[in-house]
Order: sequence, then C-alpha cells, then structure tokens
Amino acid sequence: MLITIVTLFPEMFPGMLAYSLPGKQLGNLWDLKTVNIREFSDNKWQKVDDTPYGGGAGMVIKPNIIHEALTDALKNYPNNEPAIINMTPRGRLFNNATARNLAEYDGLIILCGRYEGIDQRVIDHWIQHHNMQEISIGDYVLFGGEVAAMVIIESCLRFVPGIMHNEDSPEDESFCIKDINGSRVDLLEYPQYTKPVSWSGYDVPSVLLSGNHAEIAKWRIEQAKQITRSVRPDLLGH
Ligand code: 6GU
Repeated sequence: MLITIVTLFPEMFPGMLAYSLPGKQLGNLWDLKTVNIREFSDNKWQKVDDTPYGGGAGMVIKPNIIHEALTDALKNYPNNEPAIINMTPRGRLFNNATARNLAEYDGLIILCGRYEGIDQRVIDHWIQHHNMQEISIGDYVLFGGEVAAMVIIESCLRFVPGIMHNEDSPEDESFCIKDINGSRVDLLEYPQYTKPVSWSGYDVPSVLLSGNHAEIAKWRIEQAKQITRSVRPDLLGH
C-alpha cells in the first residue's frame, strides 16, 4: 500500500509511523510519500493562503494550489485508483469499519488542511470528480489534519495483511471480539494480565489460571460486554 500525504508540513512524516510494527514494514509492505503544498504556490513569496471572502478571522488555502498538489499526488498511482481523503473535523466520523475498508485499497492520498480551511470549490471538485471522502477522527478540533492522518494510517495498517505479527490480532483487540455463538459484535477489549500472579495486593483473576479455555473465553466475553455496557453503551446500540 502506497500512502501519499499532501501537507504543508511534510517533515512531520513518517514521524511516529517509523516505529514499532508499522515502522518495521515501512518500505516493504507499505510505503509513504509526501507532497509539499507550498511547492505549488502561485507567487514569489511562497504564500498558499489568502483572506476569506465575506470577512472573518484566519486564512483560507487557495483552490488552485490544492488542486495542483492533489494532481501531483495522483501521479504516484499510474496503475490504480487510490482512495482520496480530506482530513477535516467536518468529515464523517472515522471508525474501525472505515479502517478495514481503506485497507482494501493499494493506495491512499490524504489531504491535510491547516489554518481556517481550504477553499470549498476545490473540495467540491475532488468530491465530484475523484470520489474524495471527508473524514474526522472525533468531535474536537485540531490545528491541522496531520495527527489525524497518522491516526487513520495506524488503524488501517492493522488490517494490511502481514503487518501484525498475528493475523488474528486486529480482530481480537478492543473491537470485533467474536461472540460465543460466532456472531460478530463490537465490544471494548477485556482486561489482560501477566506475571506476577499477585502484585501489590491485586491478584490475577483465578479463571485465567484455571487452564479451562472454554471458561476463559466465556469470562473474557462477559468482561468485554460489561465494560462496553458501562463505558460505551452506544456500541451495543443503546
Ligand atoms: Cl481530521 N482534522 C482537524 N483539523 N481536526 C480534527 C479532525 C481532523 N478530526 C477531528 N478534529
């Protein structure tokens, strides 16, 4: 999978994505390129933004500059159609299902805005002509899309075959625990324990020491349901 980040701050990448399992496979199972929006500036001062029509605070990135930058990013994909994503708090809320879907693509182009925003016309154009999707990672506002892009990249890479040590792992952590009768429900992860068996007066739950795998599986699902019910009842449809 080839990921191209379109940003005013290419030096932020790969950043934390160069570490741990994603970092080990960077250049092998996946690759990262950046396009610097500033290189497509249309003036000698390298400016990319201007004041908003209608007035108000902040600056707006010009449509022609974003268009040129996205067009340049597309050149990295001569043989396939990448998913194109605009990171914005106005986007559709990101979740594990979106991550699984994006991981099916051989390529992603991720546009990271800054300042007050990007001229709406270039966004409309890329939604209409290139099927661009707008994604938000939560109900809060960041200074720019770069951290959000890293969030969606990390979660997508968990679904790219070969990046996790254990192929079962992306399904078996935090979300999508298989229910006992086989139907898939999104639950928060059950608690994990390791040695020592007793620490600071806290003991590992005895069922985990029993060696009874059926009982252990049942206990874990019960714990996951209980935690989900109390912290995220919305995941259970309540
Ligand atoms: Cl994707 N971008 C920005 N700037 N803020 C956000 C966000 C994205 N998602 C939540 N807040």
